[in-house]
Formats: sequence, structure tokens, C-alpha cells
Amino acid sequence: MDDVLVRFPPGFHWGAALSAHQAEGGNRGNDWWRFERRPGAIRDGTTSGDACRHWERFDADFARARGYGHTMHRLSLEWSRIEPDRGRRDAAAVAHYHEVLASLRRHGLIPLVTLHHFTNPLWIADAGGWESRATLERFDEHVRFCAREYGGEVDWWCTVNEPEVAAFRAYSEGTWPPGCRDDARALGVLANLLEAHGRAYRILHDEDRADADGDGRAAVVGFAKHLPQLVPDRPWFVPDLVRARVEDRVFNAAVLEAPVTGRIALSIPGAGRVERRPPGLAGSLDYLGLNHYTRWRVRALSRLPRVAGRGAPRNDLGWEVWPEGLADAARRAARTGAPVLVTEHGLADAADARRPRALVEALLALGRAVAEGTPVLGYLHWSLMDNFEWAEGYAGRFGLEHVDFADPERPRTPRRSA
Ligand code: IFM
Repeated sequence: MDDVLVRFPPGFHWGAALSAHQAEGGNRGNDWWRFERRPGAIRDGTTSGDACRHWERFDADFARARGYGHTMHRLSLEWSRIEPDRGRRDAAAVAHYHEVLASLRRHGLIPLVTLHHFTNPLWIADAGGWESRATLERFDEHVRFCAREYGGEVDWWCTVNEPEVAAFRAYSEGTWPPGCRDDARALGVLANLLEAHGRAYRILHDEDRADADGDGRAAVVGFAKHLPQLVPDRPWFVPDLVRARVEDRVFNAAVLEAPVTGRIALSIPGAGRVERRPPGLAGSLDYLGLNHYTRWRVRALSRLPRVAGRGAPRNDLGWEVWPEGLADAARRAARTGAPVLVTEHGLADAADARRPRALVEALLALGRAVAEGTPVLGYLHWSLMDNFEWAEGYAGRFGLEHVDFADPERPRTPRRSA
């Protein structure tokens, strides 16, 4: 009975999230577009191609989101479209994003804009990507440009999406561009991305002085943290325990601490250590974006270092479906002292067999956490519609809406979850 009494506070934001490369289609100028062409890079052999054709269809997409009762929408601006060559801004792309933002406002959706969602312009990738210190300068310039250009329409900013995922998939696992397998390099990239967040935080506050929605705040800035629970698979087996602690420390704890204390301290035994205290990073969270999907059981001395619980329900990608985990992650995220905004949560479930129930259970648990005093500002589902799931291709269907990728018109059909 308690469950039905869960209430979210007035002003709680509801909505969904998308990212440019996964939905727009035709993002030819970035490192993902090139990587997708490597044989075997994408598990189902697809490429992002036209994706959802959201570039053309954004207005109708936002109208439907509003129809579901959404009040906020998370999107990303594709850096390679805005600045296809170093220092050259594409006027048509810049104007396009003004239209996108105007459409969101027209439909009553508050935009939450992500400035870096995994993709890099080719000219950045070819100049060393996030291993190069020069990329921090180039990103500063991009952030400054966006703050000045779009600050009048945007108050909510997400600097970097999942810096830890970007670093480890691309530089440690080697499954994302540029496809390296070197933990030491991954640590360096993660440190640079965290530093970039701190710098972007200061730039956005300096440059965006326009209060777009009249609530007295011109810029509300955070980044999105992918926060899975990493637990030992066999708690009685010391190597599993140690490995789970090491992974949680570098992937979760260190990333949560950095924007609070200003200290970046990353280490992996045998791979080295990165330690620095860049100016501007301390106190750089107006909110913490929480992306939550699953928990992983960590195994040492095993071919598969992370597995889903035996017998646990799984999504289409084999990740454990654990609805209560969202509230648990929100409590942990709130220990940073920043209010939490769920910037992503969902599951790949083409048949929509598990999603409706998992969604309700996750929200009930989140509502109870809010009632206990956990500061949560809103919930954005990943994703509004099926889209290009990176190295999984189109096999991971996370949408509230089904998209028919075989049809050039890319029709969308609401699932029961919507
Ligand atoms: O699709 C991704 C998204 O780009 C970042 N967070 C996790 C999602 C699902 O894997």
C-alpha cells in the first residue's frame, strides 16, 4: 500500500534523453562515424547511418514527448557539426540547434544540453583526442562558443557525459574509438575529461548570464556519471573482493570525489597513477547527473571480469535488471552534497516485456528515497526512442518508442512503457 502513496515533489522534472550521434543521423565528421566502418567494430554490423533521422524530425519527436507528460528533455549538441574544422563554425548547424531549442521551448520542454557525449570531431581525434592537453583548450573554446550562442535559450548544462565510460571503453577495453587497450592511457584520458568538466563549469557560469526560464538561475551545471554498483561476485573470495574495490574506487568513487574536492586521484595497480588538482574543479557541481542501468558482479582471475548475477533477470544486452538499484545509486550520488538529477536510466528491451514493471519499481524506490530526504531533481529516461547503441549497433533497444530502422521514414511506435 505504501508504494501507491509515493509522491514526487512539485517541480520534479520528468522526461527522456537522447544524444546527437545516436539519434540525428548523418554525423559524418566525428570519430565514431569513421570507427563504425572498421570491420567488426559494431557487433551487429550496422553503422549509425541515418539513425532515427531526428535531425529532420525533432519537432514531431518533442511533440510526442510532451504528449507523454514530459517537462524536460536532454539532448547533446554535436561538436563536429558546429565546428567541422578547427575554428570554423558551420552557420547552418548553429542555426539548426537554435531551431531545436526553440522547438523544445514551444513544446514546454526544458532543455538540458550536453556538450560532450562520447563523439569527437575528426580534427580533434586526429590531433590526439583526449590524450592531448590541447584538446582541453579546444573544448574550452567550444564550450565558450555554445554558452554565448545558446545561453539565452539554455540554463541546464551537462558538460561531459560519462567520462569514465568514455575513457575505459576507448582506451582500456578498446571497443570504442580509438580502440586502445592500455589502462595507463585510460587514466590519463579520464583525468583530462574530469579537468575539462571543471573548466567548462567555470566558463559556463562566466559566459551564460541569461536566465532563459526566469527562475533566477542563468546556468545550472553538472556532468553525467555512469554509476553501476560494482560488487564482488564471490564475497568470500578475497581476489574478487579486492578487484571489486579497485574497480569501484577508480570508476566510481574517484570520479564522484573529483568535482567536490578538486583532487583527481586515479590509480590501477600495475598501470600507474594520475594525481592532480586542477584549478576550478573543486565545487564544480550545481547538480550531479546520475546515469544508472545495472550492477555488475566483479570476478578476479576470470575471462569475464564483470558478470550479471546468476539467475537474475537480464535485459537484451545481458545486463542485470535491478530496479531498486536506481534509488541506491541516487543515495550514493547525493553524498557528493550536490542534488541529483537522473540524466539516464532504462533498459534494452525490444519486446518491452520487462521495462514497464522495472520502470514502475525503479520509480517507486526512487520516490521512497526522495521521501527520506535524498535530493533528486528529476528523472530522464534513456531513451525517448530506440537509437544507435554504440558498439552494440541497433541491437540495444532502449526506447520508450520502437523505431523501425528498416523503413527510410523511421516510423516510431510508442511502447507500453511510454
Ligand atoms: O546509450 C548509452 C548512452 O549514450 C550513455 N549511457 C548509457 C546508454 C546505454 O548504454
